[in-house]
Amino acid sequence: MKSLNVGLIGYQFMGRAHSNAWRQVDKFFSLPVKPVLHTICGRDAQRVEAAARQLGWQKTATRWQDVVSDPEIDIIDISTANDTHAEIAIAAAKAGKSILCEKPLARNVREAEAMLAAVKKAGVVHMICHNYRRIPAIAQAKKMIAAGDLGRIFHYRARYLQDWIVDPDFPLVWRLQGKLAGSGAHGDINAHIIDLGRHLVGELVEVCGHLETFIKERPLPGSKGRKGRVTVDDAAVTLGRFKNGALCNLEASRFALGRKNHLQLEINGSKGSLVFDLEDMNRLKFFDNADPSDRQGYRDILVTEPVHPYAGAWWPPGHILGYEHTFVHTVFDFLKAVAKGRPVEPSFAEGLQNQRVLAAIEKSSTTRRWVKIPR
Ligand code: SOE
Repeated sequence: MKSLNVGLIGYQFMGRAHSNAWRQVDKFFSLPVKPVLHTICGRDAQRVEAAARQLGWQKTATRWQDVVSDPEIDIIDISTANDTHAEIAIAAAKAGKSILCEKPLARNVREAEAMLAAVKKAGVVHMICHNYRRIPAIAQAKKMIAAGDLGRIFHYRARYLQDWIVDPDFPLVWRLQGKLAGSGAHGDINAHIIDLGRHLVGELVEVCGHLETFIKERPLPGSKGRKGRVTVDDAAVTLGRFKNGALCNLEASRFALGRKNHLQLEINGSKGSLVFDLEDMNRLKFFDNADPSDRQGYRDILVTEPVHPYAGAWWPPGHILGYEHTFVHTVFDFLKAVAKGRPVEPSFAEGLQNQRVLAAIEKSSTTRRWVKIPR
């Protein structure tokens, strides 16, 4: 069986989640190729060596350029801070590598456009890691909507709430620096619920939004009391309209005290509704208006049956899955595409459109008016 050598750039949160996915995928899914955890890359030699040993990588590097130019490497997995996504992806495309890139694709539309142009010119397989699309319950929701179970969609309302930076003494890490992250909660977690809206309901055509920074300056990491200005949003609220006429209502915040990783969405249609909650990610609530009126109510579907997307590869019904499985499902579909040289969704084109929605919301927030989204 052909092996595909993976070069992972980044070894912290996403690097660990992706390492687990590369290691597990062919243990649970049947693949025409075998992924090899070839090289993991990080700037700190000692820490990346420790990560390689812990996460199961054969080699280490401290310069991403050395991994991208390594002829032994077939796939580049970009799991770094947002400011390096574009340069790494463009170089990897030129080197003929297939690319998996964490979300958001870039810091802005200009970078995202350059990334898409590079992968198209190189003819390589490219995918943005919007892993929540491959939660079995979300994939099941997609099937049900496509089958017409909800009928005409009227509403998509979603919120993604965390609370890890409510403490004003939380330091000014890279996610809070505009130069490194591009934006704050907006590009980090609003990007997820925007992608799910586009995936489940359709294209967004117009938005009106507001971005807010509650705490304007924070202690600089490692400094004795020196502070730096926060140059990203802490929260984003958005109204929008889909091409098919459905209405969109989004809220993304890192200041929702008590909410740790709380993504909840509800879709209302003419025939039914769906509700999903990431903190209860194996369940999908479905209201079917066709049910007899004396027994109507939200059904609570446990999405762990072999008939459900991805679920059958793991355990018997009722043995639930977690956050990490969504990355395994993502690299499974990515590897199948790479093996066949075929496109896979969400591609960088999807990532660019997500970036356009993010930019339109930012523009609306500064201009205080509705903004149309370019296609
Ligand atoms: C933010 O804290 C974050 O790590 C996001 O960046 C991830 O995409 C999300 O899956 C979990 O929360």
